[in-house]
Amino acid sequence: MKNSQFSHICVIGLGYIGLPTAATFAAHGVTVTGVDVNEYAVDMINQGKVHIVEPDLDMLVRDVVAKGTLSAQTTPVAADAYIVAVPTPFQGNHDPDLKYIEAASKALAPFLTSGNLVILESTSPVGATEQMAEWLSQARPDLSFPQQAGEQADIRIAHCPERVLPGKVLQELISNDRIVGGMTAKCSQAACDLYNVFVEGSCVTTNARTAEMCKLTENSFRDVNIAFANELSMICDKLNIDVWELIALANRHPRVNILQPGPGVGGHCIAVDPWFIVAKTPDEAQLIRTAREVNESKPEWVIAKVNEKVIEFLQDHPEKSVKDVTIACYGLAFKPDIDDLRESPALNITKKLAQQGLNILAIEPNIDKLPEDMQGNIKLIGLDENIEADIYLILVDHKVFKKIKFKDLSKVIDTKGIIS
Ligand code: SAJ
Repeated sequence: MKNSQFSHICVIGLGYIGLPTAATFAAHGVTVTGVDVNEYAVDMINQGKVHIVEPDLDMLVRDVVAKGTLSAQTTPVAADAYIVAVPTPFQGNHDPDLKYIEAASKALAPFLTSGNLVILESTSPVGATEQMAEWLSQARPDLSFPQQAGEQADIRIAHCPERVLPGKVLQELISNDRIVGGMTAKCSQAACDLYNVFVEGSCVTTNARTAEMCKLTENSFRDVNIAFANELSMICDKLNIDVWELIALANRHPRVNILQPGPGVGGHCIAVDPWFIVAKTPDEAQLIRTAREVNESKPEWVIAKVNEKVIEFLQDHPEKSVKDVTIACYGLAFKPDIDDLRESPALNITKKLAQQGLNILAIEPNIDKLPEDMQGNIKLIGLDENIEADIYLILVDHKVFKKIKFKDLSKVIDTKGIIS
């Protein structure tokens, strides 16, 4: 361990970010108490197992639990530092919902002692770190916080957003630069000292509000750029131009780098975070909102394309009805070569087609059973099986799909450009 200032930390929220973070600290010699309200997750972790899928995380958790540096429980404990990594969903109107940060603040506040550091890692709207400091201060009037006492405060508070890519979390946790937004300079320094236990990238300091906005900006940048690609794909379809060829050609310009269109934007970050900016500054965030709307509309556009082909098929086969039409859907995950089905446009498109009464063959080599709510007219089949369908719909560009040779391209709808 590089630093001895933090011998025991408490990580609140053991999800896709909290658990890898907790395990990585534990692997670097820090004693870590992981906290989650989900008892199943806590039990699994204490058995050295994981409740989420991320490459190599299972081995890491098994090792650190066996070594005794990571343990999990449902309530916080006294520690040198606290990392809050809980979800920040949005409400029906796209306003951010900070209830999990509030609950975590109230749960950890009783254990705080002078000298402690509290870090908010959850992706948050601008102002959330100050709000967390306020909740902590209300719960502990006997301690001073940066909003009242500045550098003299008993408790240090910082926002250090996670920026790791699902599928590469354990590498990126260590190699990525960290944006460290302390409520004061001392808060930033304390947070850098903590992350320097394992971070090999730079810890770059700023204030909490800029750090919050930085994270939202990164994901909005990507969302806007994917929206550009998705809009191009719809324009090109109308103009009978191959969008994949077009993008490859345009990207030969030294200052053009267009991203790839797809069936929509999935995952729980890029499709959510831009709304946090829109919610705070609705009049100014025009482009960011429009990009979100373009990306949100893409799955419906794909479904409409499938339905056009279904109608054509039924016109050619008047003896058949909708339930006789078989669609082979290639990919359910939210992006290539992972098994993560959360907020997946591919999954949602497949479910909606099934709800229309179509017969679905789902091909997703990264899972071995369908989620509970996907039974009925959806059958999970292997790539090695004889796949006979009336329409072939490519939804994810998994590596293994790129080798498939489709016999009749007029039956294929390729949302990821793998056959062109
Ligand atoms: N996508 C496209 N076209 C592209 C690139 C992506 O349609 O050219 C789609 C993907 O298929 C997927 C979605 O966008 O459905 C998001 O995938 P992603 O790989 O762009 O990003 P995430 O959601 O896995 O992770 C992002 C990352 N942010 C950025 O790259 C700016 C990651 O670094 C963040 O830590 C993560 O969000 C997060 O937790 O916020």
